[in-house]
Amino acid sequence: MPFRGTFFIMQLETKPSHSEVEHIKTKSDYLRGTLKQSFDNPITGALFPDDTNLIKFHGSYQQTDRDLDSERKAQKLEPLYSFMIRVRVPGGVATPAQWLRMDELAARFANGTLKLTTRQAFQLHGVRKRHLRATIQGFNEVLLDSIAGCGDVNRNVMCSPNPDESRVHAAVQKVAEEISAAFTPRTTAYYEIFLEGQPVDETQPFQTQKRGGQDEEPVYGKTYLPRKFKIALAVPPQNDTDIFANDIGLIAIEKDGELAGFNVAAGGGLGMTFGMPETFPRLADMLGHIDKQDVVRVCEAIITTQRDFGNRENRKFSRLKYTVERMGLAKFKHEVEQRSGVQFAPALPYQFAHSGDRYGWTKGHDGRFHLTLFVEGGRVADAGDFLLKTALREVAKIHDGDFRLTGNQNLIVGNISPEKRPAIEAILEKYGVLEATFRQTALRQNSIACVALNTCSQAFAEAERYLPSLIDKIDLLIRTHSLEKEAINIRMTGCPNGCGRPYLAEIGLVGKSPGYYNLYLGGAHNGERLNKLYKEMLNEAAILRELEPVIAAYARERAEGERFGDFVIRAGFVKETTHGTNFHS
Ligand code: SRM
Ligand code: SF4
Repeated sequence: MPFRGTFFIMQLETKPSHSEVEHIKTKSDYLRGTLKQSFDNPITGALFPDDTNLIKFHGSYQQTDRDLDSERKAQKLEPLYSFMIRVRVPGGVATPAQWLRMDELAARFANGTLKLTTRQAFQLHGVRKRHLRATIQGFNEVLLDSIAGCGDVNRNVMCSPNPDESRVHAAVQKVAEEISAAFTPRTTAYYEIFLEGQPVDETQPFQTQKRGGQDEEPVYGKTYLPRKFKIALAVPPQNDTDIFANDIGLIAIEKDGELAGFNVAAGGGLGMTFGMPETFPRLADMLGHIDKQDVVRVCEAIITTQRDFGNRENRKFSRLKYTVERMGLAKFKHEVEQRSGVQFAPALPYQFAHSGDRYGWTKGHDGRFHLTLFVEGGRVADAGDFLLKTALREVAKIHDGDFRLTGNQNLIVGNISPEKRPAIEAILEKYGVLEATFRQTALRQNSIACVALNTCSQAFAEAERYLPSLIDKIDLLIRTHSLEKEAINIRMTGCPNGCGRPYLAEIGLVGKSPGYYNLYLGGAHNGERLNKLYKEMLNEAAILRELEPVIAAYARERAEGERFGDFVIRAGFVKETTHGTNFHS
């Protein structure tokens, strides 16, 4: 029986020194707060202040349209409040019916678009308070939910999104689903607040739990975790889930074509704050190898260690990465072994080749096909004469396989039967979707942009709305130097929180103020090394001016097969970052 740590939960009453969010969680009655009253209040489009924290645990953020904030202020109107909702999809696998429902809800209640996130989830933006319940009820009818999309709990579990390419992939996807179910909050609050009488799906693996009329959270306790928590699984040689950026990264190890176990890494996370060098991105440390049957137990031990030792006073230092730094790796590992009853064996050999997606067609071991499509910035929309959303809707209507969201904001039309392949190909050709994937430079195909403006409250600068046009210009440099086929990964975010994993990019751009970015170089192509600050506060002209000589040198001087991220270190443009603690040095 895994260690639940009841003793520690009892110790975890909030203290006066705890952060405001801890107090809100404690008095929330398992994430209820006054959310019902907030929704029933017609006077404002916003929630009561404490509820803006609690709604995150149910997968939603209250936002404003930042493009309109100052205009509305001048008109003495309240900001245009709306909600982002994040729908959990473990391993990114959705059915055609689920895709069609997301498509419909985006049009009916949101801004008409779908965002495929860097953690293989769906996001809707622009949902008004009065439509939030109907939207969530719409998910529920197709067995989707937004529970634990955000908040201080385990988030959407990521998994290399080609499960049917080999038996190992399929087995690893199953483990991802088990982990997701094991660490989904058990409170019935979500059902009470949003589903109001809609039937709870009894087949869900994560039954909510009430004993004697009382909610119970056997793993989390009533104050949940000190901060967000993330788990990702990868199947080498693909590191397409960027496992080292996660609180727990699990590397599948196979033996004779079957899944044997996992190398477990812990303590990854990318967020930092400008001007606070004591905050830093950090890659997960390797703890060792475990058998596959021990994986949930070990994850639980890591989660409860973070629950009991994580910093609840200052949220800037609450992530597991700082807990590991504070405890020291040896003590942390010992604690996890004690709690789980599992001893780590030395990590087994593995090799990651890259962290990107493999575009185009692949054929699975069972004869079905998978098609990976490029979705710029993860935004599924009908924009101008490029009708991506319509095309995918038409595919979903005839598709008998599934849709797989990738951790690079792209999409795999998965498990296409040989009979359906011609019709699906014809639709995608008709709408120019195949061409849009294949005509791009490999640089653009390996780009990620976080949401940033106009919805993200944290954004200092544009990302998703701007990166495509910046790449148009960088592409000119790329073409001049005949590097069109070089898969250099480039990632942009509107602030240093790291949602597009920019510190793992070969070229990372992080927004500092409107129109200005810090430029980072030297991340590893396979996600195993952080990059380093190269130049600060660059506008577009300066970004292009700084990149030109680096790109030219790479074209001229690179060794056979040498990756851009490795080259910039060898050529002396930046120093190698060997650990999060020397990221800033
Ligand atoms: Fe993120 C906060 C969007 C992946 C690190 N993230 C936010 C918020 C909710 C802004 C906020 O706090 O008000 C953003 C909502 C914007 C919007 O309008 O939609 C936001 N994060 C995203 C997404 C949608 C980016 C995207 O364009 O795909 C990704 C959703 C993932 C999902 O489906 O769950 C997203 N965020 C990430 C990642 C990448 C990853 O997990 O692989 C990271 C870096 C890894 C990590 O967690 O360290 C990340 N997001 C953050 C942080 C910094 C956390 C930290 O430890 O400092 C914040 C701010 C915070 O938590 O205080 C944040
Ligand atoms: Fe918002 Fe910053 Fe995350 Fe981009 S990186 S979505 S700007 S929090």
